[in-house]
Amino acid sequence: MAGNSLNSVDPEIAGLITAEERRQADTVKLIASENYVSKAVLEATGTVLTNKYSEGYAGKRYYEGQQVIDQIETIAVERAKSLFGVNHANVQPYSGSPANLAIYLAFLNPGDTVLGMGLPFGGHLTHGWSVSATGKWFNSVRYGVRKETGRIDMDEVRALALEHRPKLIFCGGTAIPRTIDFPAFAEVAREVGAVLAADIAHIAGLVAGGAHPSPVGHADVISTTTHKTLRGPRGAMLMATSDEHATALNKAVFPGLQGGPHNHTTAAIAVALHEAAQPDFKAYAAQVVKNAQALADELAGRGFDLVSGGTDNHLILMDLTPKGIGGKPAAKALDRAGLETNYNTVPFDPRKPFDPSGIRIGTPSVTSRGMGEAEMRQIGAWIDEVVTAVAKGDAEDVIGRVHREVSDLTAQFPAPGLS
Ligand code: DSN
Repeated sequence: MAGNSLNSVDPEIAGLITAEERRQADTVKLIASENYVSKAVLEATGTVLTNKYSEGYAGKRYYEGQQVIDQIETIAVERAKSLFGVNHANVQPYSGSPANLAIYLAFLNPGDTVLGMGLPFGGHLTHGWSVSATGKWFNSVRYGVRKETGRIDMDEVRALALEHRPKLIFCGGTAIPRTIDFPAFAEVAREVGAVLAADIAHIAGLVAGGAHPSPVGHADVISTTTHKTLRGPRGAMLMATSDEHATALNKAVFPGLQGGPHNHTTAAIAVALHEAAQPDFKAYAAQVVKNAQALADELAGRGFDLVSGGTDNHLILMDLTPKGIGGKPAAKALDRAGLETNYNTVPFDPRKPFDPSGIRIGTPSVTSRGMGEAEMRQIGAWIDEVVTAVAKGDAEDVIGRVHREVSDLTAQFPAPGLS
């Protein structure tokens, strides 16, 4: 049994993995938080490193046999420090939510106040939203965007900070199409004596590639997942400049919240950080933004209502209300046409989160396939055709035709990592 391949041991799961691989190959993946990792990253995740427990940090573990793991984790940490220009990095958080929880544990006590962006405005559950532990166990106050501009209202952020004196302020989120003004957040945080946490999960690859300003030098702590624009495995990192912040974060991750790190993930993070340090990653990051802007321009020209009117980064958020359809039926129809998006709330959304007004679209995955602005314009045209047809209630023929055309396109742009 031990030497047998997945196919012979468990053909059911092997078959489903193959089906998912085919689905990913044949789909225009526009989920803003997803990507295609390289073969090298995939290889590192599927290794014997999964067999090893390593509670602690390199040089100070609670189990023997760390001769190799210590080297791997040290390399990952050094690569993170060098890529982002920080003094300290912790590569052990299991994913973005545990990483953010570690920030609370490091700097707050239950009941203390956190100021974060409200989830419906583009924040994240862990920035203090009510259904999250961070909203239940801490006193959370939320900022949003200006109704007229769809952009973060820094006057509101400052006024809320002065009124509520938060111990922690989060900037960053999951559906923010515009540049995060890290210096402005830092000024507010300094004024009220709060720790500023920049959650760059969505934009980490853009920051690493120079396509978005860096929070380094402004934020006290930085959290990120490693699998979005950064194009690594499912995982996360915490970074800091000062020794004091780094020590608090390290203690919060282990032993505060987690047991042994996932060493196979650590190795794959190291590989992804190596890839992100190569010159072609800069070109990738720049192209992600160019593609998002071309797609945004095409969609706006076709009458779509873009939150904030466009994008500075990898994502587009659209309110479909003027098109006479909700986000959910639109996303489901697009998926059937081979265009994978997610339905999403938009700022001031009158509808419920499970049936919201908008969809979110991102370009990290299609850019990893080598698609450029011409393909984005074609994708924009398909989105328009499908959404318009579904809103009219007569979409079957259009969905069928667009799906065939999507297959022709995806066949020309093989996705990294897939066989
Ligand atoms: N699930 C991630 C996203 O899609 O943005 C956030 O955690």
